[in-house]
Amino acid sequence: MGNGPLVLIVMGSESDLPIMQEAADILKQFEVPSEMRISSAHRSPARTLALASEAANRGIKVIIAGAGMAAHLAGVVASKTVLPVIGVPMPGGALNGVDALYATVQMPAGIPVATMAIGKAGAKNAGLFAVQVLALSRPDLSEALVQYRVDMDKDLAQKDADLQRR
Ligand code: RP5
Repeated sequence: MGNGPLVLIVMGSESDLPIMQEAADILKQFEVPSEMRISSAHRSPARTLALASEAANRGIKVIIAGAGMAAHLAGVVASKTVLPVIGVPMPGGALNGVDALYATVQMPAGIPVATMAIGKAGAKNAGLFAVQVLALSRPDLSEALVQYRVDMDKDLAQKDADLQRR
């Protein structure tokens, strides 16, 4: 399998980085190697198409694409690969992410994009969803995902217990 990236995280602008970092952090937590790239469907279309079409041959298994405004990035990437593509709509702009949500989720039949929530929650879930896809053939990741939920439950129970003491 090698040590190359299994997940490609691509974003339309450097301004998307603070949000897309959430996806990278989750992948790091699960020890899944990933690569972050900045490439825009509109501003650097040739580079974006090359990134998408070369991904599978480079050993990438899942692509996460985050973009804002008229967010065509995830769809354009999905058009050039049969790898699963997870889209993350970025907030900001006059419509604060609703534009990006619609642009990312409303794919024509034939080229799917698995669209997450707008912003940080979506980026975090994109990372988790990528781990879930990889876990289909990696029992170690499956176990780690179950443990993640156990820990989440414990954390909430602790917060509830603290609240009851106050
Ligand atoms: C999109 O336009 C990017 O994904 C970003 O969310 C948005 C604004 O980009 P910048 O003007 O901040 O570079 O293409």
